[in-house]
Amino acid sequence: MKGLYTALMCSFDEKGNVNEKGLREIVRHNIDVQQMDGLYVNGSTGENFLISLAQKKQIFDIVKNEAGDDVKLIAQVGALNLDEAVELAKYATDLGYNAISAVTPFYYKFDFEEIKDYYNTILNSVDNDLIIYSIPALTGVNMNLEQFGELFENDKVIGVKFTAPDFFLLERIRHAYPEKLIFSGFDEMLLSASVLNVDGAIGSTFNVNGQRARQIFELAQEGRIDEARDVQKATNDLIAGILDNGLYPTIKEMLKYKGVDAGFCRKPMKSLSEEGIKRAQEIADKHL
Ligand code: NAY
Repeated sequence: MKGLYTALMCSFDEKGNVNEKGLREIVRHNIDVQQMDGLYVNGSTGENFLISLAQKKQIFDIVKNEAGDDVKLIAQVGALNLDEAVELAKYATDLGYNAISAVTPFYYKFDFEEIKDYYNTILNSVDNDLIIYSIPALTGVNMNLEQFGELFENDKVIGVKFTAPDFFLLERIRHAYPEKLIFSGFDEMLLSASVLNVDGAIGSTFNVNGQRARQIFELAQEGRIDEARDVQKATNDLIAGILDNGLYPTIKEMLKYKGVDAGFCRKPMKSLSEEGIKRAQEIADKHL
């Protein structure tokens, strides 16, 4: 399961329905052009927390049908409604997803026992491996080394998608759990994470910048840090522009600019103005 995974975007039409043709094009683009090792489906980048249960299943279906066995597939199934998370975990496992992942439960301030119970409930329902999705900036859930360790005691918990700028904690996890998989989640910090020997990365910007991400990751593994730093610099010029213009709508406009029918974002996320679209194209021209 090691390697580079796109946090897959989903194409929606203006009414918020899944645009199947567009989603298939995004999948193909990530496999054939960005040359990803795998796809992380229905994560934050997939606007997962804005869509219905039926749409989540529809997206799992379409992606598996389009990707087949070409790349590894991870299904993000985490949800505040635990019954829904279990249903999705079973659904994706039956479809043949290689692993599931679940965001830490958020909004209510769950204590660690509750978080542990959430993961065990999902895991007890399926015969599949799980990757913890930790993203404290969006969930407000900060777990420490000991808590990660407790979750890792279950052999079916094979790793963590670590989307945080805490390199002290990242190094401690790496050192304490060499057998678990760590995926870096912040693309602008990929080099720093790669130097700490993460096993891979999962990123939204890989939808358009996957090839540079691979260069950073592989150069770091080879110890060619000066070269990796140059590629991270070019990457961060791109990412700074994307973040400034609106993360997901800008990546979608860049995909459209490259001929991929990436569609619109789901409300309440807004789509770009004419000026924003022009800006997205300028950033693509300059930095891709
Ligand atoms: C997800 O589930 O889609 C991810 O968390 C992928 C990781 C991304 N995080 C978010 C919140 O989008 O790729 C990152 C991020 O977009 C990028 O580093 C820019 O900050």
